[in-house]
Amino acid sequence: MNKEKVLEQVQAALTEHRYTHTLGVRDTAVRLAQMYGADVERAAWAAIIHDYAKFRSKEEMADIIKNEGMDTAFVTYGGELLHAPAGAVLAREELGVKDEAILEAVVWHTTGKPGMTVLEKVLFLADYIEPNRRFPGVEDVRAQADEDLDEAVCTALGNTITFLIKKRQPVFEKTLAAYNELILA
Ligand code: DGI
Ligand code: FE
Ligand code: FE
Ligand code: FE
Repeated sequence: MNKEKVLEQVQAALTEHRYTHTLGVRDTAVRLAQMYGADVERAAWAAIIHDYAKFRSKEEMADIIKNEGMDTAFVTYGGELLHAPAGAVLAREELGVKDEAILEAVVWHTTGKPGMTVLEKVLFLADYIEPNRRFPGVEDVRAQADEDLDEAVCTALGNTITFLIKKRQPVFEKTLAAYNELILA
């Protein structure tokens, strides 16, 4: 796999804004991987491809999830979740990424899940705190990310749950389970 070539394919699939975000996630994921002992190369790869499917149609992404036998809950909980599992499948098929640890990190980057690997936590958190993100509470999570990976992931999950409830949107069950696992730890 050639990283520069895949980056070009990713850039062609995204808007300029989303590509800038992707580069921010890559740099943040590499830094977090170095801090917390995840595989740095895998972290960079996972970040580069994580939003590859962001602009595919919801119909195409839902079909992919069903045809691959993935958790159909991704389809039930609203369109924003589809690009994570569908992106992992499309990255394997179209970008040639075969590493299961990388692809799993992409699958769970939006929702999180209980029992995440360090690599999965690194991508989830990097997506939340990369430097182009500006929303209330992000500075607190950035500060926690320098101190304690699990605490930062827990806060990000909690913020996302609160945000969804305020908007009267459904909360993916594994997102709640991931929060509970970390808050009880
Ligand atoms: O793709 P990005 O914008 O970089 O970030 P992301 O993959 O974390 O997607 C964020 C979106 O996903 C945001 O609109 C909130 C939504 N989301 C995250 N967790 C859940 C969720 N939506 C539902 N319905 N349930 C969730 O648990
Ligand atoms: Fe995403
Ligand atoms: Fe996220
Ligand atoms: Fe993202």
